[in-house]
Amino acid sequence: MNHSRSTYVGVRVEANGAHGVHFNGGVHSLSDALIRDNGLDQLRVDPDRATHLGGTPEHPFAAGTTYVRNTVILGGRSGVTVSRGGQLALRHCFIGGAEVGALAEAGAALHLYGSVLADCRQLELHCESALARLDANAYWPGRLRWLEATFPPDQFAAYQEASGQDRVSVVAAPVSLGRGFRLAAPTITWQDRLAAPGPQSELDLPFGEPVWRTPDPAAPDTSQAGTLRFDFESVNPWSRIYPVPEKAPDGQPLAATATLSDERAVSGRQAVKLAVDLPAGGPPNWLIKLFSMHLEACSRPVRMVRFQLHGDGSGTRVALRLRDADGESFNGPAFSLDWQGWRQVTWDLAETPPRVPPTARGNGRQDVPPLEVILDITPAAGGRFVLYADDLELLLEEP
Ligand SMILES: [Ca+2]
Ligand SMILES: [Ca+2]
Repeated sequence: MNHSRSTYVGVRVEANGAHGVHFNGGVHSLSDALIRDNGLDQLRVDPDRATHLGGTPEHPFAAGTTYVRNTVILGGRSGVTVSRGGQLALRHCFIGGAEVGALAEAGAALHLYGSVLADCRQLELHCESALARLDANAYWPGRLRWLEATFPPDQFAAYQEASGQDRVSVVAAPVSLGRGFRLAAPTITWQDRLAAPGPQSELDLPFGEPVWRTPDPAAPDTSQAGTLRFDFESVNPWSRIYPVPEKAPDGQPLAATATLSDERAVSGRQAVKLAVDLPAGGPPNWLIKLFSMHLEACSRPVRMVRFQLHGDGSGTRVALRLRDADGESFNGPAFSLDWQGWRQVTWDLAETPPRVPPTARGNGRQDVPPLEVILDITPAAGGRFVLYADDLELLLEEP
């Protein structure tokens, strides 16, 4: 289609003998779509100056500017291809099972963010264009070609350095959160957000089984789809500290950190270590609010929270709380750190319904994503308080 403008929402494009979706010039938007098992490229963008319509190379429509969002693309020769002079932006897509996941020819503009490129047959990314911009993606197993160089999965850091792209992206296997190619893992972090790349809303389309994927005995267990797990090995979801009062009696900020530590762990080698120096001279007890990141992957309300907590036997009071996208609090059980060593803390919201203090914007429902998980801790002043936590799990309600 030359110089056309088009918008597609919720379409399914499959089993064509040639390309699946092919744009020549124009301006196009495609979202919440499924494109799979077409013979050649699943999505292809070529520039076209439409000379027969009087078009010029400078015309804004010549580049075939295409925006693709929340779309699943499976199989074929390439997942997406953009040729010289073309412009393609993808966000929150899942591309898998093609020969090459994403192909940008020299002089093409490919913008790829928050997406997953997985289980392709040759390369997840083949980028011949220095104009490409990529970040917040997940690759698996992560065979990437940038300009003249090919990087196997164990050279991802070298790829990042050579390309200057994908600074917060990761090489990790996708773990399904259930339907619609929404993922529970891997997660990437930026600002205060912890998010899983890939589609951000479940597609209401008849997918059938993902036929392109061969079983991998080393693949992560997805039998508990609907669970978000954080093992505190590579990312720290529990990292934000808000003390009350905000400052020590001398007017200085409180010395407080919540960082990954290898001093103790339940799983793997690391756990989060909260360490706070609590000067005397203020209140007898401080309130230390330990907030998780904004958990974007928490796409449905939480029905159970579990984590491992290392008690110090101090009797310090700890209360568990969730906070939804509206800023509404869901108060859970409170307990005292009257034990020493690791212990699992479990909050089943069906057994122990949250107490929900009324707020101006609150509606009594968990509006997600994102969700925050909070520990409200009240240690005594005049010393150093240290706490470890590991293996945070959030079980989500059924779709
Ligand atoms: Ca751990
Ligand atoms: Ca709410």
